[in-house]
Amino acid sequence: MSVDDEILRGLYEHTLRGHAAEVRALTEQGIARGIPPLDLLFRGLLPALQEVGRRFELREYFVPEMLVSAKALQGALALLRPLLAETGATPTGKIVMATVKGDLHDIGKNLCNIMLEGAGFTVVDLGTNVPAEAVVAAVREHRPPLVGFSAFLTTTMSMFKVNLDALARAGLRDQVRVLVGGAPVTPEFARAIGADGYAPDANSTVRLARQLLAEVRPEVETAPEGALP
Ligand code: B1M
Repeated sequence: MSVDDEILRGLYEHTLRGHAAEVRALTEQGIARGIPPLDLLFRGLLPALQEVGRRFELREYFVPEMLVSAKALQGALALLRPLLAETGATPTGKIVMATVKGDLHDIGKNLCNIMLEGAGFTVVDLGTNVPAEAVVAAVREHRPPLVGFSAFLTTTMSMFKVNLDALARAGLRDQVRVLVGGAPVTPEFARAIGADGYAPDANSTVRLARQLLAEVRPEVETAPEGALP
């Protein structure tokens, strides 16, 4: 096995076990050796989280194990963030992003944010467990053309509609394009609740955001594809 493969393997194993210090050290080593950040992410770190989810379903892992693995991955993400976002893309539009109320999952949203920033978007991240009132307040304050909602639980997906209704009641719905995503979300669900778009992963979120931005602001010249693999 090559040194690079050992680093990727180590990232997988240590993320799976929630060893934050080792994950950080291996990420630093990988960066220093010139392993592409997207390889560290997609070939080392994220497959481990996938396996964590599988073990959780099998009741081999419980919430504490999920939590330490997620924390270990987030440490690596902090190191990778500047590299992933470094594309020199020209500024485009603003997007308000939130994980919906009742939902604490944010790694997927944060990845979307990093890719969006890399493509020149200004991201206003409201965090997790965000009530509809906070979304409405942020849209009033920042006047973004785009709003993005993430949900990772089948039980919290229904919050998309709550947010859309709140935007409509505040008279803001026709001023923004709304995109949604998250592991349990489907294009059919997105359409049914009246969202303007759905994306399955971070890369397609950038494509979708550009497309929706062009609809509301055709005068904005959207940036080239940037860091997308
Ligand atoms: Co939880 N969890 N979790 N969890 N967790 C899942 C989601 C689960 C699938 C695990 C399982 O059963 N296999 C399951 C949900 C089942 C369901 O509803 N169908 C689950 C459960 C049940 C729970 C709890 C209820 C457990 C409990 O307490 N009994 C609890 C809920 C807490 C809450 O939110 N109220 C819970 C808690 C947690 C932790 C806090 C411990 C931790 C989250 C830490 C954090 O995020 N800071 C956690 C974790 C880590 C997971 C798994 C293992 C990993 C999620 C993840 O980060 N994936 C997950 C299992 C799995 O995914 N296999 C699981 C990596 C991430 C990059 O992928 O999130 O899909 P993803 O994001 C993608 C796309 O979805 C898309 O782009 C992203 C990047 O490519 N995308 C968008 C995301 N947002 C988008 C927005 C867009 C467009 C695209 O437009 C705006």
